[in-house]
Order: sequence, then structure tokens, then C-alpha cells
Amino acid sequence: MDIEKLRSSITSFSLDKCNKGNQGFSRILIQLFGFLGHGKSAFINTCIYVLEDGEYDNWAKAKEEDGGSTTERIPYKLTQNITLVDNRGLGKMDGYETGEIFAQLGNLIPLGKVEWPKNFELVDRITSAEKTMTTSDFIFPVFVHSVQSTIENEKQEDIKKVLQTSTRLTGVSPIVVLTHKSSGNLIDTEKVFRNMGVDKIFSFENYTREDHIKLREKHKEVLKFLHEVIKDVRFRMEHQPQDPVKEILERKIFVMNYIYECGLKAQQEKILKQRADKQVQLQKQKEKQENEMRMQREKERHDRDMELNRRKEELEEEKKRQLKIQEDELEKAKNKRPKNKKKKRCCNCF
Ligand SMILES: Nc1nc2c(ncn2[C@@H]2O[C@H](COP(=O)(O)OP(=O)(O)OP(=O)(O)O)[C@@H](O)[C@H]2O)c(=O)[nH]1
Ligand SMILES: [Mg+2]
Repeated sequence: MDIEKLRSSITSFSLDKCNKGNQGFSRILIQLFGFLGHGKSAFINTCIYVLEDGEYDNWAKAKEEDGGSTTERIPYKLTQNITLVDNRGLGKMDGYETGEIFAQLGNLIPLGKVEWPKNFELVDRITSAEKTMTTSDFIFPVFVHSVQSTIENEKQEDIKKVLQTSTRLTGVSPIVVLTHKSSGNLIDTEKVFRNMGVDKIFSFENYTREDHIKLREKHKEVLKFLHEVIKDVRFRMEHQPQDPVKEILERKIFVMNYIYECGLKAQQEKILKQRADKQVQLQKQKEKQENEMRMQREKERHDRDMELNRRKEELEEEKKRQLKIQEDELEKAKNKRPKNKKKKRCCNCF
């Protein structure tokens, strides 16, 4: 399909025109998620720029020198039936952040400011958002990842789990969008995602404030991406009858269980960590005591040796002193011998 045909099939797409009707949905909500700063907002700008084909603008507030990162869930209407949602980026992938991501993906918390929860606060937010929950959004998850960032083995497992959980939650396998296509390791990153079981991968060099010269291939790739989303939605609408109200309830139960399990796991990990810390502490105490005892023994041995040496020296001294006394007495005795005997002998000589 050429660019114009792709564009018109996207702009004219309507859920009402699906074979089995809209089944209660009024729009496709393409939910972008992924790590902080990987180009989610820039990708939204790219999609709007390509579809409107007018002047470039930083609609989704992609990070610029004076701008910050996205902290709100903001919807951007692309066509009458397609809306993109810029979700808050993941910093790390702990249970709380992923819980928050699934609540966002499941449309269980309202659009707007997003605070990362520190505890079960998320459950309260989901519960209080119940009345305002929109059931008429067909959720389509899209994971955005920059090829400039290498994915270590440990992170691969985390991402894989998040992608699998997103599929179970939404019923749709997330499409992976790779950004910074020309300035990172595209082939290896694609391979990593393929190994995770992802089969739909699109790679882009996003249009940015600095570089937004319109390129036919880039335009076409973006349109192909949107067209793929529509094809997937059509397929699911046709082959898996939908019940939006039931689905959102199921998503709610799923996310609540997920948060509960994460909380439980975090508590178990905390207890295990406390036990391990205690073990380390006891081991340190034992080592300290053993060290002290060893030092005490060494000190005692040293003191004993010193005492022995001292006594030995004293004995030596005493011995020397006795010897000296004996010598002195001998000398004295020698000196006391009568002198006349000698004289007599001398007289005889004369
Ligand atoms: N050259 C180039 N720059 C990009 C690309 N994608 C994003 N950027 C730039 O990378 C920076 C971060 O992109 P954002 O779109 O703000 O990232 P984000 O995922 O929305 O970030 P958070 O909102 O913090 O989660 C911005 O300066 C973008 O202009 C790309 O494909 N190529
Ligand atoms: Mg952003």
C-alpha cells in the first residue's frame, strides 16, 4: 500500500465499521509504555506529525533542554477513533512500578498525574477510580524501547514478564517500537525482543525538534505501524467477541491480584532479608567474639612469655650477682693470706 492509501485507511477507520459492529468500544487507545526517556513522547510527536502531515511541534512534550519527563497520562487524539496515551516511564521494574503500569494499561486509573505508589495505595486509587472508569476503550499496548540501551540478561527476564503480563491483561500482544534506530545496536536489540517471543517489532528514528525533515520511508513505516494496530484490533473484534464491561472487571481483578501477590512477595522478601541480615549479624558477632577470645589468648601467651623472660633475666642477674659475690669473697680470701711467709722466704734468700 502506498502512503496515501495507508493514511486514508487509518483516518477513515471506525470501530463501527468492524464486521460485528463496535461491540461497545468507541476508540482504540494505543497505550505506550516503557522505560524513562526511551522516546514515548517523541513517538507520539512522530505519529501526529506523520498523520497530520503539517508543521512539526513537540505536542507530547518530549524531553527538551528546558523540559522534563512525562509524569502524567495524557491522551492525544490521532483520529476520530484512535487515541495515543503517553504513560509515565518505568524507572526500575519492581512490583510497585509494574503494578502501576498494569493499572495504567488496564485503564484502571484515570488519565492525569501519576505518582508511583510506595505501598497498597494503588489499590485505593483503583477502587476510588471505579466510578469514572471508561469501558469503551479498546486497549492496545505498545512497548517503546531505545536501541541505544543494551538489555542485560536480568532485565530481559523482567521485560519478558511485563510483556507477557500485558498480553494476559489486555488480550493483545504488545507491539514493540524501537527508537533511536540509527544510533544504536538495532539488530541485537531486535534479536533480544524476538527471543522474548515478540513477533511485531517496528523500528524508527523519531522525528524530533532538531531533525524533522520529512522522509518518505519514515512516514511510511509510521503509517504501517498504525495500520498494523488497526488490523490487529479488527482481527480480535471479529474472532473474539468482546464485552467491554466484563473485560474491565476482569482486568481489575487481574491487577488487584497482581498487586496483592507483589505485596506478598515483597513482604516475604523483606522477612527473608531480615532473616539473612540477622544471620549475618550473628555470624559477625560470633566472629567478633572468636576474635576477642583469640586476642585474649594471644595476650595471655604474650604476658606469660614476658613473665618467663623477666624471671629468666632475674635469675641470670641473680646468678651473676652470686658469682660476683663468690669472686669477691675469693679475692678477699686471697688478700687475707699472711704476708710474713713471703718475707721469711725472702730473708732466707739473703
Ligand atoms: N535522535 C533521536 N532522538 C530521540 C528519539 N526518540 C526520542 N528521542 C529524544 O530522546 C529524548 C527523550 O525522549 P522522550 O520522548 O522525552 O522520552 P520518554 O520516553 O517520553 O521519556 P519519559 O517521559 O521521561 O518517560 C528527547 O530528547 C527526544 O527528542 C529517536 O528515535 N531519535
Ligand atoms: Mg515522555
